[in-house]
Amino acid sequence: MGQTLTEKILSAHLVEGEMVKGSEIGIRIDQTLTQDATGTMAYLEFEAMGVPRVKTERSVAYIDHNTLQNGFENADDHRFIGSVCKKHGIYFSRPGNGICHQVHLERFGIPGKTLIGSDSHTPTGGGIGMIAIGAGGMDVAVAMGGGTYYITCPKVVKVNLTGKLQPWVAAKDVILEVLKRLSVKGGVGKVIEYCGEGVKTLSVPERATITNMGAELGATTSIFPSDEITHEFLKAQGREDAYTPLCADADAVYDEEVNIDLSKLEPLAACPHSPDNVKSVSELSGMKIDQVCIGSCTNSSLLDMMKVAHILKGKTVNPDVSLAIAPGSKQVLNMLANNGALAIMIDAGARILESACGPCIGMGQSPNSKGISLRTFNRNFEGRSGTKDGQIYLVSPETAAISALTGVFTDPRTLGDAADITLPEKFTINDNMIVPPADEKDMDSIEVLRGPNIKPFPVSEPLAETIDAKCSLKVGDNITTDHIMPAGAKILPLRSNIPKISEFCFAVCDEKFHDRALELGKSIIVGGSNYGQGSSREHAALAPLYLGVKAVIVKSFARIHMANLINAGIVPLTFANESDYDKIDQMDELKIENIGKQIANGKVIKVTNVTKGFDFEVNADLSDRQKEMLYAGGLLNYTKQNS
Ligand code: MIC
Ligand code: SF4
Repeated sequence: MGQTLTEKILSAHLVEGEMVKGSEIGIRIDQTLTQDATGTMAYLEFEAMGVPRVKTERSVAYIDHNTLQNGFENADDHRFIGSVCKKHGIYFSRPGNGICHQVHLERFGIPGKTLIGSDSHTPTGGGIGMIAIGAGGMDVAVAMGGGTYYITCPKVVKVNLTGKLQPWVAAKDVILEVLKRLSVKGGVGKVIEYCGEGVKTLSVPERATITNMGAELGATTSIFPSDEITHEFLKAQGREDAYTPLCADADAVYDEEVNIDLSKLEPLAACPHSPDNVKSVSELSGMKIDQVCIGSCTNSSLLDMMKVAHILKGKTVNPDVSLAIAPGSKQVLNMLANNGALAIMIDAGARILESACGPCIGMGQSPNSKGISLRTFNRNFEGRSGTKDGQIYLVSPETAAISALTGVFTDPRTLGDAADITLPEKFTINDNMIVPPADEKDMDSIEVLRGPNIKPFPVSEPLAETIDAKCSLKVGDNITTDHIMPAGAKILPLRSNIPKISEFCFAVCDEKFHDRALELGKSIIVGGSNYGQGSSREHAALAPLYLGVKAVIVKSFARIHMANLINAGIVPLTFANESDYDKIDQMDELKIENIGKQIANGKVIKVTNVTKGFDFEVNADLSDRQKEMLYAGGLLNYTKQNS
């Protein structure tokens, strides 16, 4: 029987388990990436493991999230990461060099390799045929130390692309169509593999837009084949040697199949406040808008920017609209400066931002209150923009640019004929913002520079015999990591200071949560389905750990967050009967006796609601390794015990 591309790459990297769908497998990791907001923790964890040099083929640290330097905190974090990199064998991409996923695709990604990154949009690398997966910082630290990375052996969904996109319909519209059909939960436990004749009509940056936003499906990752188009892209990046052709076997068997005729797609928009709340732009057209932001790891490639410049050429941004543009990397910005496209944008009245995440993570450019903002980004969760009642619509760069000119939601197809934009045969290559590590022989002389913002991470204790604790918080469905541990310019600088950042934990849901949890000392959180969707930030587990959360009982979990809870030593449990969710109130006392034994004995665990006097069942869907981690009190304790 033939193999899917996913199966080929995973089985070539398999070090533990068997390729049985739904079971846990361990894979070897070739490359890692971190960004600064999750990186400080990841490197503290790496240091705690005591491994002198990274053991991966390539590890890169990017500074792209917290690039504002309003106080000493971010600058100290950057300096800390830079010095760790130099010492331990990691490449360091300086602030200003660009967004991790964009730069990694340009300069480091290699078809057929495995990559894990402490950022949920790491699947961008699937655009050049990598198995690229978002993970928690601790998992990345372990992989840097040469350790195995564990995932549930995924189902593989075939997305069969036929036809060709019509003029002004974009790759963004393809992934929005997939989100509309599959929803933000539709990809859980699955890899989305793109196949079919339509694949060859899409350039690498377009493919990367699609795999990037596959994160919003909750998918393990997404992947495209590596073909002649990949070859051309790598050649243009001066990295022809990295090319290998890769595709699924013709008789590969898939678990599900989705068919998309590219020629039938139209411009789409994800409406507030979820990436799967998709409508057609034509339905929304005419709605007045306040702001347009173009950029982010989803849509900031040279191709995207050239399309935007084409639309803006000789025009002026509507006086009621603020247009901000952040090219994704130094390479993109440099090329736009050299080919005149940057001048076109400036001339039209765009505000040019640094090549970084910026507004995507609430670092500036928050819209006005109730403001309608069209963004080419991948997430529009409530409050993420920094404006609680901001109304964020996720669109293609084409829709964004034309709407910035008209001041209303506008279908880009009104532009008429297609623009003739082709990628250059050679990109401008200058890696002088990527600092290579010091030679191994010199590493001892390098001092790791720690500022006062870097606090040690909370220590988790081995699993107690009985968890008897109150429910400190009850939340509903689709709670995102932006609810659990918000980002934004005020909070992001605290990413290396867990005691301080935990003051904001769940503050958007319930301002009193922090104080209540601390007062209770230990507690349990109860939630609905798809709990923890979104970011890979392990702060969404470390802050609850610091606040004494011992277990989280929900209807279902998002993959990375569940792994982060286990890594932190917090027990993730799911309701056996979802109706029991309704019978629990905040502040009920919940008791789980002999929890370790119950977990060891099987999946079903008995919980007593002491306050209301009834028992209910929950599932602990855990591999043996995950059980061991929980007994030890998290991944760090477990790794120390086993080394
Ligand atoms: C995001 O898009 O939410 C982030 C910020 O990039 C996160 C990582 C983080 O919280 O630091 C992610 O996607 O993993
Ligand atoms: Fe940065 Fe936004 Fe991409 Fe996250 S989604 S990596 S914040 S650009």
